[in-house]
Parts: sequence; structure tokens; C-alpha cells
Amino acid sequence: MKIFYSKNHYKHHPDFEIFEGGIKLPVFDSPSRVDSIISALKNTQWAEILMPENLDLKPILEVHDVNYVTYMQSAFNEWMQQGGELGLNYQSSVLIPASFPPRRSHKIPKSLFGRAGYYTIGTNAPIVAGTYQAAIESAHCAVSAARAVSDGERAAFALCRPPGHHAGKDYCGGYCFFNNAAIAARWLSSEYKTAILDIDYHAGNGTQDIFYDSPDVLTISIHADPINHFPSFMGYADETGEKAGKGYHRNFPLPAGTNDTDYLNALAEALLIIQAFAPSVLVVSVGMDLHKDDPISDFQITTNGIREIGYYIAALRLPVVLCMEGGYDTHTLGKNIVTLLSAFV
Ligand code: SP5
Ligand code: ZN
Repeated sequence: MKIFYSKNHYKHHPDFEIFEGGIKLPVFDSPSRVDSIISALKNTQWAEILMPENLDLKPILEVHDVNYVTYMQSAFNEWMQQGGELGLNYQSSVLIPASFPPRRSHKIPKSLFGRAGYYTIGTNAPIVAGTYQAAIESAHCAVSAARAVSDGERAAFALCRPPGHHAGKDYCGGYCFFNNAAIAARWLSSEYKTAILDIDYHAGNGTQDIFYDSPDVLTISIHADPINHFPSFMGYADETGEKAGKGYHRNFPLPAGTNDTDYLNALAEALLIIQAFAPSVLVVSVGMDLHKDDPISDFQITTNGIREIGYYIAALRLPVVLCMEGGYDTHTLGKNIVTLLSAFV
């Protein structure tokens, strides 16, 4: 299986993120996550590890607002200048906004801090010097995997870091900057009927948002109930799309303690909806934070459950583009990814 991955992911390495109460924690989305996956893949007989193609901004701008992309490109340099003026030790700092727009506001301020708030949904998407480059190459991994599948591969894996599914058309959040899976799906959808299945522990709010009024790409997310978990404001069962997209989005919020059987029942229901849509290609947002050992998950999914999830998805007999999202237990992450991908080999 072709695996697309860029070493430049490590250039995105903020030291901390901010949790509720202003608590600074070491980032969960650490570069070592990718090391865990790469070393597990290298121990298989089937992983062919490749660099992504350089596809410039074009496929990214098919999904993201040009002013948001421009903000992402310049934000850290602006922060270095302004942080300097404020007397901060900017070399070791990260850009995290502190003010966010009120409901109904669509004003985009000129100040860096105003724009940072406008283009960000929370304090868990810190920007450092290499964030933009890493995020661009992460998106290129997704499009490269899409192209491999378009060229006839049964499945390809985009080892994206930073992840993507919390990023919307014009916002970052939840460790995500560009929505890799949405970019791959939009790229594929010009030629193929495309569906996205999101199995990350968190609701794929960015993906939901991007395709919410579109009947072209069916989007389905299975996740922890947002009533208790990030991203809190989207991912509820009654959100099914709007306008022409009505009926083309579905959410499956699941309770704390969800085990393999519970999860596979929800997945089977989701897969029936995908079969009824009859896509010719499937993009999967692969978050391994659904595993029982993940530090920010309260599901009870085992590695055997993850194997079954792979078999269930593979049984659709569709070409599949798998994009890495979350998953923060570096001890099990590599093994779980290899277990899932094995279903497609
Ligand atoms: C891609 C992905 O998996 N992003 C996940 C982002 C989760 N961010 C956590 C936000 C912090 C919420 N506070 C949790 C309190 C836990 N007791
Ligand atoms: Zn997640």
C-alpha cells in the first residue's frame, strides 16, 4: 500500500496548548505520533512509504478561503514582529488568540490578534514557525493518496500531520489547519461520486461544515457525543445538512464507555447509508483516539475492534483514501494503524 508522508511534519511542534482553566499542557499532537506509525509500518511487508507530490495551493483553495490561507501563511511572522513589540520572548512562543468573534459577527479586523481570533475556533491550534509548511504538505499527502487511488490503487494512506477534520473553510482548531480529507474528497469529486466516513473520536465539524450544503459529497461522522466533548458545538444527531445538501450529512454521537459491539453496530448503520448513496470512492478520516488507551478518549474500543472496523469498511469493496486524523497514545498508535490498514492489503 502506498503511504504518503512528509518529514516536514516535525516543523509543526508547538510546546504547549491551552486547556480549560488556562492550563498549559504539552501538545497531544506531538511529532512522536508519526514516529510510532512509521516504525510500525516499516515492520510490515506491504507499506511503500513515499513523499507527497508538490501540488501548490490549488487543491487547498478548492476548499479553503483564500484570505484564511493568506492568514495562515503570514500569521507567525506577524506574531514574531508584534510579540517582539510586546516584549514577549517570541522565539519560543506560539500564536494562540485570546479573543473570539461573538455570534453574528462577520467583521474581519485588520489586527493580527483580531484575525487570529476570527480564523480560529479555540486554543488548541497553536501556530509556530513551521506550521504553515507542515499543514500544506499534510494536505499534499492527502491529495497524493487520492491521486494514487484515482490511478487504480485499491487503497492509499495519507499520514497527515497536522490532522484536518476540525478545520473549516476559514478556520483552524483542534490541532487542525487545513482539512486534508475534505481537500482529497473535493479533488476526487470532480471525477467520482465521493463519500467521507470519519471515525476519529471527535466529531468532524470542519468536514461537516465544508460540505453541509452540498449533495455531491456525503459526509458521515461517528464520534463521542459533543454534548460532553470537543468540538462541543457540532456533531449532533439532528444535523443532517442544509439546502441542496439536506440529507447528505449524518452524525452518530456515541456515549462514554462505547465498546467494540456498540461501535460496530453504529458503523454498520453508517455503512448502509454510504451504500445507499452508492459512491465510487470513499475517503476515511482515521482517528485512533477511539482506542481504549487513548489519553483523551472514554471509549472502550480494543485493537480487535479496530481490526473489525477495517474489515467492515473494506467489505464495501470501494477504493479508499485513508487520511490520518487524531490518536494520542503513542504506544498503541502504530500497531492500531497497521491493524486497520491490514484490512485493505
Ligand atoms: C484531530 C483531533 O483529534 N483533535 C482533537 C482536539 C481535542 N482538543 C481537546 C480540547 C480540550 C477539551 N478539554 C478536555 C477536558 C478533558 N478532561
Ligand atoms: Zn480526535
